[in-house]
Amino acid sequence: MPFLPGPLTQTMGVNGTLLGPTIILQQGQTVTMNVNNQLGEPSTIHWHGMHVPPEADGGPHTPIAAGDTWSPSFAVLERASTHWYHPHLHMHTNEQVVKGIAGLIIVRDPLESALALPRTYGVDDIPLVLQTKQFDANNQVVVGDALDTHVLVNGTLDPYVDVPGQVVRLRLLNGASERVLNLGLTGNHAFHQIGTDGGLLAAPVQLTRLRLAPGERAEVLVDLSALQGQSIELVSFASELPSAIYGAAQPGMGAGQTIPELHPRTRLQRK
Ligand SMILES: [Cu+2]
Repeated sequence: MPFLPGPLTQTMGVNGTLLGPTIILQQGQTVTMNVNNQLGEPSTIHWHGMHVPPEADGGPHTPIAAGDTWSPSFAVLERASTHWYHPHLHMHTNEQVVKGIAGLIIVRDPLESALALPRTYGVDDIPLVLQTKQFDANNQVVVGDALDTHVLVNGTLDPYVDVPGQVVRLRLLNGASERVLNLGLTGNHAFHQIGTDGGLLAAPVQLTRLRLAPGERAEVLVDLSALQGQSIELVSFASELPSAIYGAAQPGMGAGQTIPELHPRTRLQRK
């Protein structure tokens, strides 16, 4: 992948070179996933957040050998919600995720479908996979070093999305290995959280900040109807995080325990 000027970056992906397709499931259906491992090394795929039998969970105990296909079947038990999938191989989870293997899972159900919510995927229902990486001098992904230096949203370094002038729904995933994000909109524009890891909340909650830990998902609504021809940015206000949270400028005790401050920004620009 051409992330930075100079050498291409070696990546991993699902059905492509980076990340993977969003899987959209219906509550109550039985699904069979066919995971064909073409990485040339063992891997697994874990359905993070979903209630599935242990043998279908894709944890470290069910490695898929290079070249093999793993075909778990399971019933979709979740309410409408947002989950994700990623490798979970013993000692290699971070490596394979940070090199690019991850994707979203959206579960739909009749209750959610009956609500007046934006749900046109990619138009007013926008997936945002927030991740961080570090690149070495040869533009290759550094594995296992917490000093990440770049933020990628949906695998891009300068992310923006053209959105309609209405209420839009963002499905947020913190897919970073270690950083906690403290998300908000520029100008402290308020937004409403409607969903968490467990699905829809009983009622929307108005916020100006949303703290999202690694692996965590959230669904939010942003009203862009007043932003004719303008843009607004989704930013992580990391400097507001208290010390000792990884993602704050000072995540640990002592002067040596600092990490570079990163500000994931996604520009939402009105069409
Ligand atoms: Cu996970």
